[in-house]
Amino acid sequence: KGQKSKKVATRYHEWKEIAVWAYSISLKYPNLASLVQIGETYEGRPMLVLKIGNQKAKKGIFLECGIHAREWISPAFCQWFVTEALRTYGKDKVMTKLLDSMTFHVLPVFNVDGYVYTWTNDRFWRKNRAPTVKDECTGTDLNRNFNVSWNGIDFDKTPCSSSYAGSAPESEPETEAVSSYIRSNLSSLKAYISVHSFSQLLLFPYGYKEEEAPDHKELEQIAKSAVKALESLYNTTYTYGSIFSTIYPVSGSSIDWTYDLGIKYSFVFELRDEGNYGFLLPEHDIQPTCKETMLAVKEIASYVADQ
Ligand code: ING
Ligand code: ZN
Repeated sequence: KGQKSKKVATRYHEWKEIAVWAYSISLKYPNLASLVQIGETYEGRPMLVLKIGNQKAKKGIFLECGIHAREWISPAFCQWFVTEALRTYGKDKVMTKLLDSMTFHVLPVFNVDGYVYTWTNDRFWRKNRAPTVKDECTGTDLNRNFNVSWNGIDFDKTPCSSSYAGSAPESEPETEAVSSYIRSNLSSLKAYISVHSFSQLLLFPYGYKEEEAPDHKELEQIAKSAVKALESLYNTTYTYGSIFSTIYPVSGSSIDWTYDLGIKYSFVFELRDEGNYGFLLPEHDIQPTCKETMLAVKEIASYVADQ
């Protein structure tokens, strides 16, 4: 007991292991979990979503991990979330209520091709692996490729940039797959949580304009209590606020797109650390990072469940 969850969170897992793990979860928990293929990456790998909890619930939360290949703690958190949620169902009161009343749609690895590439070729790769108009430069930043103020913000727009927005909104198969899945589940989706690293931040829209979102005050309150819950475990310090005012202007990001589509509770986490190890967060930190983040996600989900 507890061995499995401990194992998931003690090291990083390559894509094949994550795919096998996702399939095994759906077999082990036939009533509380199911596996859906929402699309295919440029290189033909399946994009997998695990639906966790009440499979017929009217409310849903989408949890997005691994949009950026090198941020390995992000897929690790999605794996932890699934394992821990299922392990504590029926034991932990809050988690039991959450899984009874909602469906969590968990995408453990959004950018599968990029993730594989960070294991085989370049540990610091960020984008997907599709060709661009420029022969010598591969990849689009999937978190700039959504159909919201696409390419609206002026910085490095060349295909060689690590945040290249692509040739058009949803030009990339991975972005298109996620966008389509969101559109077809829109009536039930109440929250969208995107997980990145690093910097220890909890952010919300907008990223593409300075103007405060219509729900700014409410999102700020939720972020405040989520951060408080997170910090309560190990005193890890987090900053919260809008993307634009807290980090930098960003256009075409997933959470701005979901927010403008009507998914009010759209958040993004930047997990540990503050830059000491950065993307190379040691495996020793996986479990504490996941544990504290879980508290914040539960806080957000509980708020959404009560709406
Ligand atoms: N940071 C994010 C990036 O895409 C972000 C920040 C996330 C902006 C979500 C907007 C929306 O630049 C990292 N580290 O990737
Ligand atoms: Zn990122």
